[in-house]
Amino acid sequence: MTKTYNAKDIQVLEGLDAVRLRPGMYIGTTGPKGLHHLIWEIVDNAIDEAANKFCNRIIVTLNKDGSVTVEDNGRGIPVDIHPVLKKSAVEVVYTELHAGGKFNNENYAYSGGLHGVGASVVNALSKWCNVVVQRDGKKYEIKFALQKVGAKLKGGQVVQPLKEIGKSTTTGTTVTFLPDDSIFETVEFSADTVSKRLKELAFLNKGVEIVFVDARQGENASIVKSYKYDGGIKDFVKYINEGKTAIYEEPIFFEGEQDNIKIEIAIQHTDSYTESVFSFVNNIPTTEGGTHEVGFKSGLTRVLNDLARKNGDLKEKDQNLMGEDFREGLTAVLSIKMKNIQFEGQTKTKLGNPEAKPAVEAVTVSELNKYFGLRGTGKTFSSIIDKAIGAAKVREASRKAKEYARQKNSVENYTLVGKLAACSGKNYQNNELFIVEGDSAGGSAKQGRDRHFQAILPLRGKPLNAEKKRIDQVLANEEIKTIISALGTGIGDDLNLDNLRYHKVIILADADQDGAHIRAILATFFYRYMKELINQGHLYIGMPPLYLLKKRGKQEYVYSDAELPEAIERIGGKPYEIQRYKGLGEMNPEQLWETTMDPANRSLMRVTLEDAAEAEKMISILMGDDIEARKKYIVENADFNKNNIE
Ligand code: TSJ
Repeated sequence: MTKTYNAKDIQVLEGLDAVRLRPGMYIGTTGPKGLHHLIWEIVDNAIDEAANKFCNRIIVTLNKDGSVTVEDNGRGIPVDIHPVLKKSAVEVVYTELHAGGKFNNENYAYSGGLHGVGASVVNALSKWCNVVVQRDGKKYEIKFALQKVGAKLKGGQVVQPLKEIGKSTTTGTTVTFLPDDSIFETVEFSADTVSKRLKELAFLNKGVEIVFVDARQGENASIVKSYKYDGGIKDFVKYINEGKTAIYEEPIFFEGEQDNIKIEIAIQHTDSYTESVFSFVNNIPTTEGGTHEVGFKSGLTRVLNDLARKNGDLKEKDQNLMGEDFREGLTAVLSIKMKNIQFEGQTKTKLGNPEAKPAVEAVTVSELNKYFGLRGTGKTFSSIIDKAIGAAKVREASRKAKEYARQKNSVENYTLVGKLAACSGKNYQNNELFIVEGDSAGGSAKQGRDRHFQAILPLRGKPLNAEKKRIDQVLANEEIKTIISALGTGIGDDLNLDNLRYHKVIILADADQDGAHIRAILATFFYRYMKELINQGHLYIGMPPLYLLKKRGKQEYVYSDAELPEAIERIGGKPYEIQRYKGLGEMNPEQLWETTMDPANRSLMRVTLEDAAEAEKMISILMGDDIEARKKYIVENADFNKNNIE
């Protein structure tokens, strides 16, 4: 079949003047974002060549004079003469603005990616732009610049027509351009922005080496970074999960194609509670998500529920798990490639194409079925299901707890259930609630307290000491329910600290491992359901003494091993009597008041959340199974927070 060219095959080609007149129409803004957009436009074209497997290295250099060089080792932009425009292809790419898209793909010989979309825009907005092409054993060069044409200053004018400047033994394209400082608010590139995006592109295009060179301090002081990931988005997921604890070794990777949409997905669950899904369309981040993400999520939920049922992890009577359950702790990278993308949303970063949803959903279902099918739903699968079942329990428990708290708040509940020994004072700012480990210590605390402002809630050792430390069991606990109703604030979204009846909530537990466990459980409860209570500084850890030193009628309480030698000195050195308290229960009411409860003598440690990430870490360690890590963390943080002792 012979192809014919005629006028209707060439779409309207607008002049570059339009670009300089309204740069915002082409690059969004003339601020820093628009400036960086110039680099992305050029790099995209090199990435295309790499995607077609004709190139495996791209070098981006920020030069000392403010210009940028982008170089690839691809085939080199064609230099032959375009049959209709009578110009070299490379000149067309740089001087013709392709209104609404690209060349007619069917008729143009180079349909494999020579759209050069954006190259002419970059040229129009540059002071000058040089292109070197190496192919067919030769090195060619063409130069463009801002130039006066008649009375008018025009961008992207050919100032040196394409010419051979030497021989070459390799192939590739090298473009250098200097952004026009009369167009942009700033022409200073950010090394951080550029290197981050190049790294992302390297993850998204497996095996392609992308080198970033910041030569702005001079050749000898250049910063060079090289990114190359043979695992592609699977490496991306590993990278995101560094510093988290994955619940299975290798990320799961799958890919497929449906309805001309190419789909690649990598996932890995960690023991965290947050969900991080990063999606891309044609290498562009879709931070607001869109139809492809929706398809992925529904596919994931469907296939995992089905497999769980087949596998017996879900019984007939069990309800399906929810999508959010399967996404607890999930890190996922989703990358699709498709034509005619439509963006929606506040920041135009949400994919709108409806056809992406069924395509991604179908590929997710069939590929994950294959993946787990082949492995006979092994360890990885059970880790995922266990995690999701845990998440579902928490979801259900927190729903119930919220309901309970709501009910409790609507009913008159100041006459409290259970074992709470309330205080008589009604000045909430002064009031203190001691949550005390063990019935016997609770008894001592009740007798020793100042009942005007101190309330005591003893925790029975057993239910919390059991190795059932998931939050759902905690919320089912009677004492926890009592805490919720005693504080009067509600929990979760309903939390209102205006109703707080005790402005100091003090956890009082033994200085041993069980005590640490109880502190951890309670801290976790407050963190998950009453975070503001911690943020506002209402949560404290009481510090009972570890030792009582006695010598000749003098006595001194010692609160940590570190303080012991000093205390011995103070009391007069050897010989001395020492009593080690194994628990709060060993102290009589007077001793407990004196050492731990009397505001004049006691030390309290305020619980703080230095930052959200640290808090997450604390919670995962405290809730985790690594007892040593937990102990270490508590000890370290007790020291760390010394400045919070009042
Ligand atoms: F477009 C551009 F100027 F922005 C640009 C294009 C910038 C950079 C840095 C690289 C490229 C580019 C284009 N690199 N590689 C290519 N390849 C082609 O244009 C090409 C080469 C050969 C053939 C062929 O069929 O022989 C087809 C194409 C599309």
